[in-house]
Amino acid sequence: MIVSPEHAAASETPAPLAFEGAPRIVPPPPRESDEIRRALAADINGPLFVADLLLARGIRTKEDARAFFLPEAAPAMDGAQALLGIERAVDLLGGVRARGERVAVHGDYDVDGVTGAALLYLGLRDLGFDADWILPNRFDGGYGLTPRTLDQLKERGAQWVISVDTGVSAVEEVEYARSIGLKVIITDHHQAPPVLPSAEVILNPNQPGCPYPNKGLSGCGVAWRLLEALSESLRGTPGVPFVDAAKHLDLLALGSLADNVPLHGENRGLVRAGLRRMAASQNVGLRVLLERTGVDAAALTSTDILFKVTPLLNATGRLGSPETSLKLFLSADEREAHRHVDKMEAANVKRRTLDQGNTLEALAMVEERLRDDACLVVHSEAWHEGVIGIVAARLVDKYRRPSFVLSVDERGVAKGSGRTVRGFNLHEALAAHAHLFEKWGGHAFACGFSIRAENIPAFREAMVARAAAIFADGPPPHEVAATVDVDLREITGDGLLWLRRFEPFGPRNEAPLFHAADVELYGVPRLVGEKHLKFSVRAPGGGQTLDAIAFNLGHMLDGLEQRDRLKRLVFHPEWNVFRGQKRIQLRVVAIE
Ligand SMILES: [Mn+2]
Repeated sequence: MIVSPEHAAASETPAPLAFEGAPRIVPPPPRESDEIRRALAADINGPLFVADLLLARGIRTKEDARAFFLPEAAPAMDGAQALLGIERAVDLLGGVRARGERVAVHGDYDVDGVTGAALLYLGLRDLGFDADWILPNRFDGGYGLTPRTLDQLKERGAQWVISVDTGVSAVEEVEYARSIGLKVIITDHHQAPPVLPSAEVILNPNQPGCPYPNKGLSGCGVAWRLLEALSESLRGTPGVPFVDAAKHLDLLALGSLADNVPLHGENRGLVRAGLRRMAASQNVGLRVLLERTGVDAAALTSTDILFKVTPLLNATGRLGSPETSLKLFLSADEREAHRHVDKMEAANVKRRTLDQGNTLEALAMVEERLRDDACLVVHSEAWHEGVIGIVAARLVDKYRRPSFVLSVDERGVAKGSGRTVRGFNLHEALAAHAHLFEKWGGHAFACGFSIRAENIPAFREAMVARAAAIFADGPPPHEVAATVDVDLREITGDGLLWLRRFEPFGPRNEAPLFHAADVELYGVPRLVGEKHLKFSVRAPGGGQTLDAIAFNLGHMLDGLEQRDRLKRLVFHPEWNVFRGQKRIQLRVVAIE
C-alpha cells in the first residue's frame, strides 16, 4: 500500500479487481456533448453532474428542470381527468352526512391500506360524519373485505362501508354486504378483474374507462382524492368545518412509499409535498413515530421511510393485527402515541428474530439439497407467514436466482411469497400455472399466492424447469449498472444539496449510482464489523479526500491493500454523522 499521493498519482491505471461474489460494473452510457452539458449546467447554475443526471432522465431544458425540481403537489383534477365515479361518490356521501348515517372505513393490513384508512377516517370525522373504521386481521379472516369484518361493522351500526386499498375484486363479499343491508363504496388501485363488484360506486384509476391519468396512484392516494373532492364539495355548507385534505399529504406519502409506487409525475409531487410536511405534521402519532425512529424529520428521504419507519408500521400487521398502526395515526395525545410505538417496537424485535431464524432454516435447506436448482422453492410448517417475503428476498440476495418461500398452515394450505432476478418474470411464471393456486397475485418482481400443500411438488417442478429453460445459458450476470460518471471534486456539500433535489428516490426515479474512474486510494483500507470495508479516496491529481464505506465487500481487503489506484468505483454519496461530526461518505456498491 502506497500512501504518498505523489507516488499514487504517477502509477499506471490498474487492472480491475475481480472477486467471486462481487458484482461486475457496467459503466454508464456515454455522456451528451460537453456543449449540451455545460449549457444545461449554466441554465440551472449547478454542477455538471447535475446536468448529467437531468439529461439521463430526458430533461434537457431549463423549464423542464424547473418542473422536475419543483413538482406541483397536487394539481386539481378537472372533470375530464378526475377519477371515474368521484362525483357520484361525493354526492352519495353528501347525503350520508346530511342524514347522519354511519359510515365505516374498511382499510387493509399493509401500510398503504392503513394510512389510507387513517386519513379518510380522520377527514370524515372532521367533516362531521358519524364515522367508524375497521381493518382485517391476516390470521383471522384474511385480506380485504371479509364476511367477518362486514358482520362486525353491521353490528356496530354501520350503514355504509368505504373500502380503502382493497375491494375491486371482492364480488362475493360486496354481494354479502348488500345481503346484510350494507352499502359499499370501493376505493382501490389494484388491477380490476373483468367482472366488477356491484358496489354503489367504484373509484379506481385502473378500472376500464377511468380517465385519471396517473395509473400508479397508491391506494391511500385514491382515498385522499376522495377526501379532497368531498371536503371541496362540502366547503361553505353551513355547520360543516372546512377540512384541508393537504394536511394529510404526510400520511399519503408514507403509504405511497411503502407501496412502492412509481415516483414520477403526480406521485413525485404528492410524495415530495408529503415528506416536507412531515417535519411539522399535525398528526401527533406520526410525529412521535418519526421522533422514536431517530430520523431527521426536517430532511426526510425515501430511504429513511423505507428502512426505519415502515418496518415498524408493518411489524404488528405481519404478526397479526395492523390496528396498532392505525390507532397510532388516530392518537390525540403523545403519551398514547408512545405506547403504540412501544408495541410496534416489541413486535418488530419479534419479527426480526422470526425472520432471522426462518432465513437460517431456509438457507440450510438450500445448502443441503437444493444447491443445483435453477429456482429455489422451500416450504415449512414452522415458518411465519408474516416474514416469508423477507426470507425470499434474502435467498435471492444470496443465491441470485428466483426464490419462493412457503409457510404451510395446519389445514394444509400454504401461503407463498416469491422474489426474483432479471429475466424471470414472476407474474408470467405464476400465470402459466394458475391452476395450481387457490389465489395468486403480483407483478414481475414480487408475488404472493396460496396453494394446497399437495400441489407444492408440482409447483416446484414447474418453477425449476421454467428457470432452467430461461437460464439455460447460465445464470443472470451479477451486475451493477452505473448512472453517470462523476468527477470526485464535484462531490461536495453543495453537490449533495443538489442531489437532494432529485428525491424522493424509488421506482421510476432511482437514486443515481455514480461512477468514478481511476480513483486514488488514500490511507490504509481497513475492515469494520468483520465484513465491511472502510477506505478513503480522492480524484487523481488532488482534490479533497472522501471517506468510503463498502458494505459486505470486506473480502476485497487484500486486493485493495496492494494498490494505490482503483479502476472503477460505483457509489452513492451521502452525509454521515459520527460522534457529532458530519462528513461526506461514499457508500460504495462495487469496486474494480
Ligand atoms: Mn396498495
